Amino acid sequence: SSRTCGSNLRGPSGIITSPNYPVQYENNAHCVWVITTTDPEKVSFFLEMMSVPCGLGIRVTFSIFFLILTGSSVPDLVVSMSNQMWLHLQSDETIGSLGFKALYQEIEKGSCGDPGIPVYGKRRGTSFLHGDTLTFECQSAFELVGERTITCQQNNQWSGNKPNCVFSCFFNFTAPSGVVLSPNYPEEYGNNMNCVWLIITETESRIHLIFNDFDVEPQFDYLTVKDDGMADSTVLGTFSGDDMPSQLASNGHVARLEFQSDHSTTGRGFNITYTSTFGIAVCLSWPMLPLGKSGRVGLVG
Ligand SMILES: [Ca+2]
Repeated sequence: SSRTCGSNLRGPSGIITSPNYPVQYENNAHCVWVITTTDPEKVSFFLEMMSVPCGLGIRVTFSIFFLILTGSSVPDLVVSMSNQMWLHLQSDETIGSLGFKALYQEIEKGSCGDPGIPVYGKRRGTSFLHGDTLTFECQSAFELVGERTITCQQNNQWSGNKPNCVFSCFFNFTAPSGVVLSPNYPEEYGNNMNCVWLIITETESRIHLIFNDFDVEPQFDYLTVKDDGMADSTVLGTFSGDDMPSQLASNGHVARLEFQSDHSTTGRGFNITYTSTFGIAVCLSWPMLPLGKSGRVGLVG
C-alpha cells in the first residue's frame, strides 16, 4: 500500500519537508508538491536542499525538463524555469530515509539563485544571472574541494555546486594565534589519516593550546602534541576518546601536532585554539571560534 502526501503551495517562500521529518519516512511514500509563484511574469523558484541524507529518491519536475535527485547527487539548489515547480517524492520499497527539508523562494527570472558562500571560504561575484560566474577560495589552512568557478547556465542551474573548504592535513601556522581543526570538522574526519601541523611562533614565545572540542575514536585514533618541530621531539600529550583534554603549553616557540586515524570508525574530530605568549604568568581571554558559520574563524595574520 502506498501513502500519499504533499500539497499545493504558493510563494513567495516556505519550507517543505518529507512525511514525519526528521524521523524516517515510510516505505512506498508518494508525495507531490506543486508550488506556484505569486507573480507569474517575473519570477521563478529555487529550491534549496537543507537536509538530504542518502537513499532519498525525489524528482523535481519543471515545465521543460526534470531532474532526479538522490542522496549522492543533490545540488545545493534547483531553480525552476517557469512560475511553477513540481516535486514528486517516490520512496523505494526497501530503503527508508530520514527524508528531506527544503526551502523554496521566489527569485527573478533568468537567475540561478544565490548558492551561498562555503563555510571558511569566500566568494567573488555577487550577481546570479545567466552567464554570470562565481569564483570561490578558502581561508588560509583550508583546501578547496570541488569546483573553483561555477557559471549560471541558460537552464537556470549553476554548472556545479559551491565547493567545500576542508581543513588541510598539513600546514605550518606562523601567525601568533589561530585555530587547528581536524579535516572536515565538525563533520567526521576520514579513515587512514596521517596529518601533521606545525605551529611556529616568535622566538622566545610559548604556545598555548586550548581544546574547544574533542571527539575521536578511543584507542585507535589519536592526536599527539610534541614540544618541538621534529617527529622525535618530546611528547607533551597523546589524546584519544572524547574526554576534553586540559590546556597545554609548549616550552619553546614550536609545537608539532600529529593526528592519526586507523582504517575504520571516525568521530567529529577536534577544534583547538592556539595562542602565543611571552613570559610565564600570563592571563589571556581565549578567542572564541564561531562554529558552523560562514566567514572568519579567528585565524589571525
Ligand atoms: Ca578510527
